[in-house]
Amino acid sequence: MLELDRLPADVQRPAYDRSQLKTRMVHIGFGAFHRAHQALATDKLAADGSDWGYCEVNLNSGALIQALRQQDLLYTLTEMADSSLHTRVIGVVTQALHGKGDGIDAVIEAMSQPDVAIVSMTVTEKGYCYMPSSGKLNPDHPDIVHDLENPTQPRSLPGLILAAIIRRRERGLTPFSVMSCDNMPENGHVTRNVITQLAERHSHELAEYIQTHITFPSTMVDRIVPAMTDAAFDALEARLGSSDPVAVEAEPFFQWVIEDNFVNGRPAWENAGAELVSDVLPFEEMKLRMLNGSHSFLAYLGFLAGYEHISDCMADNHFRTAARALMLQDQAPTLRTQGVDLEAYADSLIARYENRAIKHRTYQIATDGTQKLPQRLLDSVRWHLRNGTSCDYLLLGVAGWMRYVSGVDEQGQTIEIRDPLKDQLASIVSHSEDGAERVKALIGLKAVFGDDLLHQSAFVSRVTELYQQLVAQGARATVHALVTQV
Ligand code: NAI
Ligand code: CS2
Repeated sequence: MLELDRLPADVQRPAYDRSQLKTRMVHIGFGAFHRAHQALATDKLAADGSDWGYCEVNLNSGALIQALRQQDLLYTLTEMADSSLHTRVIGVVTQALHGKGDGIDAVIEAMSQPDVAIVSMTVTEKGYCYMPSSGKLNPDHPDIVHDLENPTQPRSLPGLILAAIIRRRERGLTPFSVMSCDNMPENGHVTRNVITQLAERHSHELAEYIQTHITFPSTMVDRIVPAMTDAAFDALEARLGSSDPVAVEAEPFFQWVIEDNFVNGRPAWENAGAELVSDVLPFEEMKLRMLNGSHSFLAYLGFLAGYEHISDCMADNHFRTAARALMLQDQAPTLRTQGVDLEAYADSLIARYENRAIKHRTYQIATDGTQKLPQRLLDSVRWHLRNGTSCDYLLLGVAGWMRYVSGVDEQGQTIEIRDPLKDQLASIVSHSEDGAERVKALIGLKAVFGDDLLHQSAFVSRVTELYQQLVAQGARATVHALVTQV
């Protein structure tokens, strides 16, 4: 448990009166990223007199919320560079709830307090219960089916937000803004879609109310925050002299671009390094394709090659060259970004990946591929297919995912696939012969590849070739061959 008075003197503590904070925001998804990003920005503002505080909510696991409560709602964030580290205590949490332990009604009630002006979330892409290929609500998602029958006892994020909107409206309270901080293109639009589509199933009038009264600002969020490991917790405890089960570690880099479209006020995040703009899409696309696209490429190919961390991939010249080429040759031409030096951006990403103090596992990034592939690789593939240009790095990323979800690594060991569609993936794998048949069967997964890509013969045949090369030669040789040939 974190004990403030035992911490070394160089650990920065909240330099403000925490009792002045009000619970003006409810955040769903108290994961590693939120703790190192939005909570940090809000903490910086509190030091300047802002009274915006957070009620933190986890819907699934209660352990972290329990631990946070036991240490007076405080936790540490350590920024890690190769040669320096800096720890601060974040004090901006005013309340913490767990959907299962405290009951979902307590969460809806917290969201229905008059002071609450913003509901934000980082629940991973799968938390939106949407079809990644279309951005629309998946009405067959088991949690959505449940929430339609039990609207006051929701299990899903869209169901929860809808329940709170209804309760506030019944009480005549001002509406809140709903801000997604997940890695999806137009994350505000996706959030608006899933909530209004769910509302539409209750009544058209409710959906209209949401369209008119609630805003869904989009955001581009960027900071590499790996999941903590036992070794990281041990090293931290040795340094702090006190354990902190809620601790998080992040790279020094921080970026947050926010669509300035709030219905009921917002913290002055621009004073904590955020950029408030009218259109986030060009920023989102650039980051999702260049950063996250290359991350997914490195995750699948790097994992297969036996590289545990992104920084290990960077120590292999061919992987580093391939990641940079994917960014600049295959992703950059697809972007609408204007006035950004994309070469300098690519170089800065490579430098961030080289940070060896950040132990970002390829296995972690490989999680939930079905939710990530469309926006990270496939949208750009479609751009190239339309333009008749080649994009072998993107296609190798797709083939790498297919080889990975086949479930056996290059040493013949089982890979534990983590993905909301893992049962479907396992069924495709077990019912298809390894090779062209499997590639075709995977492209038939409409939630990921849409209706179109199966009919693009150039796409199917090149992904098949690369997949077969991966099976025959392994990831290192295939990446090497591509880098030297293209
Ligand atoms: P994490 O695993 O630490 O936390 C995930 C959070 O999502 C947990 O609070 C969990 O309770 C919640 N969650 C998971 N599935 C859910 C569901 N079906 N419904 C409701 N809540 C659900 O992951 P982390 O690192 O916090 O990342 C979360 C998301 O934040 C990422 O998926 C990404 O979209 C975004 N992000 C993460 C970055 C990072 O480097 N970690 C950087 C930029 C964005
Ligand atoms: C990563 C991202 O886990 C993943 O899929 O690609 O979380 C990445 O670390 C962040 O988007 C960086 O901002």
